[in-house]
Amino acid sequence: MAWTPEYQNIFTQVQVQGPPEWGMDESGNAINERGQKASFSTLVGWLGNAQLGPVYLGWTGLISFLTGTIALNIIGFNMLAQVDWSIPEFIRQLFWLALEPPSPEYGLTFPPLYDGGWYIIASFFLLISVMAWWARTWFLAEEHKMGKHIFWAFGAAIWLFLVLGLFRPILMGSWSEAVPYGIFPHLDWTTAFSIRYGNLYYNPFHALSIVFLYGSVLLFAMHGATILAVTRYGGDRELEQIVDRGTASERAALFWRWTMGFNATMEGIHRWAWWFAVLTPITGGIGILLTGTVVDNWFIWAQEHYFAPMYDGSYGYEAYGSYEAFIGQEN
Ligand code: 07D
Repeated sequence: MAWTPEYQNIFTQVQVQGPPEWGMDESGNAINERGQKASFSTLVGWLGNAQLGPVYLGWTGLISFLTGTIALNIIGFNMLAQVDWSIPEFIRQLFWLALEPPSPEYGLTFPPLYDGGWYIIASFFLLISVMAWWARTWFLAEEHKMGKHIFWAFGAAIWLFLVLGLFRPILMGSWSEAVPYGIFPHLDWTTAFSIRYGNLYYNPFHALSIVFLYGSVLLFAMHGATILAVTRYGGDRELEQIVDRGTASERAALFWRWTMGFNATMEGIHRWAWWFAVLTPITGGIGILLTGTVVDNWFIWAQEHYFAPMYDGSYGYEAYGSYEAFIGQEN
């Protein structure tokens, strides 16, 4: 029996492999100005498209790659120096090693290299690298005549990154407030930060950020599952679903309307996903920026706002007889 190509999804085993796809210019002709080489990988094909390359680096890509490599090397060599340049010890202790920010006494001045100076230099290169990559998402979207949704979404993540490593340390007047580079050390920093400011669970923006983080997971699971469930009707071919009315996306929409009385549209579900994703770091960044600057102890703050219990187990106002008495507005 002759083999006929079928629709592909991540669970089918036939991979699309042909001559490399170069993309098209404005008149629909194949172009290969972005590179001459492309290869194919079955392994990569299991996860997505089997074609690897070409990668278009451009000047922003080049700057990002170079400065990122410099940052990574500064971090790596500082860690290596800490284990006396022993490669086996470096590998053994890698998860525990860190390049720490400067000690508090240096404030916002430049510290000696051995006490945070290298940290500042590495951070400078990391900043350039991340910003150049951000610019790259703008320029490549421009060249593809796309919207700038990816640029703004990455901007949301960069907002949290900058709050943690730049904006908040500046407001606090010390680079020592920044997050260390290292696997376990950055986790230690996270825990210590939470404890220092009275338990981050009581920071409403941390709570909101979790809502959007978990919400993103839920939405992604719902959307992914829905589309996979209708790939047998071509639902994964989103373009065709928009151009010719088929049964797949209508069926998917109907499923949700019958299940919960409401359905997103093929376009709208991606707006839901985008907003949930960007709101995770946006709300998170607000929460971190307020911590230590405006609010010194989130547990006490929550007690003052009646949603953390007082030490007698009450929620504050009971001990005063009434809520009005507690807030001092009783006549
Ligand atoms: C970090 C920013 C974007 C990153 C960029 C990176 C490179 C190159 C290379 C170094 C992810 C650019 C750079 C790619 C790197 C080199 C060489 C995005 C980031 C652009 N929390 N918590 C959050 C939960 C607790 C704490 C967010 C859950 C405890 C602190 C999120 C729980 C304590 C901070 C979240 C929980 C605590 C957070 C992160 C449960 C102590 C933050 C969102 C179930 C452990 C951050 C407001 C994100 C934040 C944050 C979830 C518990 C501390 C929602 C589910 C109580 C200090 N926590 N947390 O998308 O925004 O991050 O807080 O217990 O700073 Mg938390």
